[in-house]
Amino acid sequence: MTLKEELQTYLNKDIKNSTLKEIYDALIILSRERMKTQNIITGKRKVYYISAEFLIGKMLSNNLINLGIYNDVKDTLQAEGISLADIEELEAEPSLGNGGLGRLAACFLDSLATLKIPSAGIGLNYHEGLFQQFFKDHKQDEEPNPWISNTPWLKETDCHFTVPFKDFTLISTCKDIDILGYNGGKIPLHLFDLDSVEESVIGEGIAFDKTDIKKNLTLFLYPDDSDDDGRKLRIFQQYFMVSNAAQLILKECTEAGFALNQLDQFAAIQINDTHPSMVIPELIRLLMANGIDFDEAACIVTRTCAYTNHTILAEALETWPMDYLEAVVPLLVPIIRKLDALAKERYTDSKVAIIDKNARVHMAHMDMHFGHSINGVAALHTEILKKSELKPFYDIYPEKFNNKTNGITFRRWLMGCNPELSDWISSKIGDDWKKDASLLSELKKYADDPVSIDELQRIKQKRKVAFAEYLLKTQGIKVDPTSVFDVQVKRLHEYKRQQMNALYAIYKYKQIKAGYIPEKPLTMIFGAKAAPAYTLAKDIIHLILCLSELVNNDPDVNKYFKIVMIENYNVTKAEKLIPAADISEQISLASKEASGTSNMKFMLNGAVTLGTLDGANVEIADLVGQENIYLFGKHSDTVIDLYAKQGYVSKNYYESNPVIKDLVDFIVSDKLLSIGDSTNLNRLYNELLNKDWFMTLLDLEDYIHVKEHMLIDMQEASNFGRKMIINIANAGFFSSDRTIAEYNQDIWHV
Ligand code: 26V
Repeated sequence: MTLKEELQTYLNKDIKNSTLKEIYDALIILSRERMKTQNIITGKRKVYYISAEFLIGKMLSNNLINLGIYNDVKDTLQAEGISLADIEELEAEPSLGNGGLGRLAACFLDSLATLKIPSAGIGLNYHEGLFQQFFKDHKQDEEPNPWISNTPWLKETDCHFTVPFKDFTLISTCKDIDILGYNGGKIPLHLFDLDSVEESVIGEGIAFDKTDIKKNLTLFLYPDDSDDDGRKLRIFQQYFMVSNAAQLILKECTEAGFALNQLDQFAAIQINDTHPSMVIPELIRLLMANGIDFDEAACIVTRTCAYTNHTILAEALETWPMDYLEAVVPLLVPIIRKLDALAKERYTDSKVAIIDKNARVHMAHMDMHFGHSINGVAALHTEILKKSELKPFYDIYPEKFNNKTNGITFRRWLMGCNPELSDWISSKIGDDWKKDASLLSELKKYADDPVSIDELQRIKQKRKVAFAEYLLKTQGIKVDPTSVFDVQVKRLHEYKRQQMNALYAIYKYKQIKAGYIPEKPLTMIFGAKAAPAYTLAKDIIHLILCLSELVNNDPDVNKYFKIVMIENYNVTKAEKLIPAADISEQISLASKEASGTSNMKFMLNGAVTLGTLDGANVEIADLVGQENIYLFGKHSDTVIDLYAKQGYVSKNYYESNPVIKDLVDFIVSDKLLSIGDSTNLNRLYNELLNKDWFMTLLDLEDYIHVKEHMLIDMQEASNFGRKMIINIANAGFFSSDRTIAEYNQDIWHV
């Protein structure tokens, strides 16, 4: 049976007489039937990747790619005048993550399955995922994001566990999503849930009663933790996740024929940031309930668990007050106290204590004492952990520290989102790069070939036209596809410095007003969600939206310059935008971005980085060489030193540099105040002037200078095309297949 015949069997009619929805449904059946025949990857030893976030995104295309039928399906539909892209629109996106950390976990599952490593992901089945973002009055509005009723991939299972909280126990249910490997095999993503959860408790926007645990436990990803009930709800969620994980792992350990004291021979558990850290005391508790004494249980668990750190920001390193734990998970409290006592017996330095003098439990400290591996997510990040942030731990456990530079799956971030580029690469160097990404380096020989450069730029141009059409359709904004697409998309955070990019926008606006017309028009594209309780992040969104209103409606300016803020930036939108980007903005304050992963996605799709020497940008710069990246800003050593000596005073930059003063003052100019809200704009202005914790003004002048230089270089298309090829040719290192192979070789040994 041909694929067309198979589809028509499920449709019960001809493709050309079917609606898009009918074809979508038939494609889902077709993929699910084929997925059923894929074997679950098994073996003697198994990896469990526990994570509060799995930002998996839509799955239809990805599954078709990994089943090896994507091109066949696309061509079959195309022959009937139907575009697979239109069908994809019908699928809801599971947004079970905030940003990089969750998307990394999703890429890792793809690579675990592709490398045929026996493994499973374990997380929570949030009914609402991350909120949907809308813009109203130039501000962010939040709405729930229901996805479950609209996804065909979630499967019921008969797996249930009893989870003991202080005043009640809850019975979990487990929903599975199959994750396919490229060219066969599958692994499960187990998402634990509660049948009693009720969406009807959601009130205005994303507000809900945070105390009604039975109804709200798995309702939202990251409930607002600005109050006590919100913080306790997070502990409820975390414990629910890890208790289910621990019970499942021990059950599978026994079923595989191991005794529980052989747990480390059967399982390798990766703790993705500190959200799953309570799996350590929970496993110890369960091993003790099975007759193993505390000391031995602690040793077994230490040999089984490994911890990944994803940030050096102190405010993001979780510490829970002991009385919260007592109120939510009293069964863990004696275990945590014993672990703390053990650690204090071994090491007297108060900096490595698990429970501090304020009775707060440092989750990462527990991971580092009672896990066998501690890894950072990019070379620079790991060095900073060793030298400063986690130095006291590096001093006592140097052998536990290792680096695992992040990666991305090329199935989604090249083959799926940019099939034309993918085919172009194969036309030059053959298909083997799909299995061995390092082979992309063979593209280097085309870097000076004018025909290849021209072909590549035509592909980029097509993606830009397609994105411009999408933007017009979805947000009613018209942009010039021949302009430079300058893109900064990531969660909104001061350390990522969207505010510095906004100050550049003010600079450009003023330049054009003063008659300095750019040779090539410029479109600045932002996309970012702000945490609902993060006031300053919302003020920055407000500034960008006000600037967009001002610039896009100014007839002197809008022919040459536009500013766009993508509404509800998510995985689906990233897949459309990244292939269309010319400039990849990676402008965090050096030392603060642990790795970044969009930097890798942009590079792979032929955008050139404008960035600081931070996170994985450092490794990108090493790979492509100085002439194929635009670097600016102070180095991480200087920044760390400035923090140590409290040597940065933003007002000094403002007062001593008239250009900077002029740009910052514009935030509260009559022009912007006539568009925006004076409370938000003044708060941001005052913040930049009097605090500026992430040192925007430190790097602003250099940023403007280097960005202007980059824009001038871009006028010479062939020279810039060379840089694009060099970037793609060096992106192979950032395949998550490489990252996962390293985790396996150094940490898991499966
Ligand atoms: C969390 C929070 C929560 C509370 C308030 C402030 C704050 C700031 C940052 C975070 C980040 C949590 C961890 C995280 O998402 N890290 C990201 O992990 C990515 C994958 O390793 C990495 O590429 C990003 O650089 C890193 O920020």
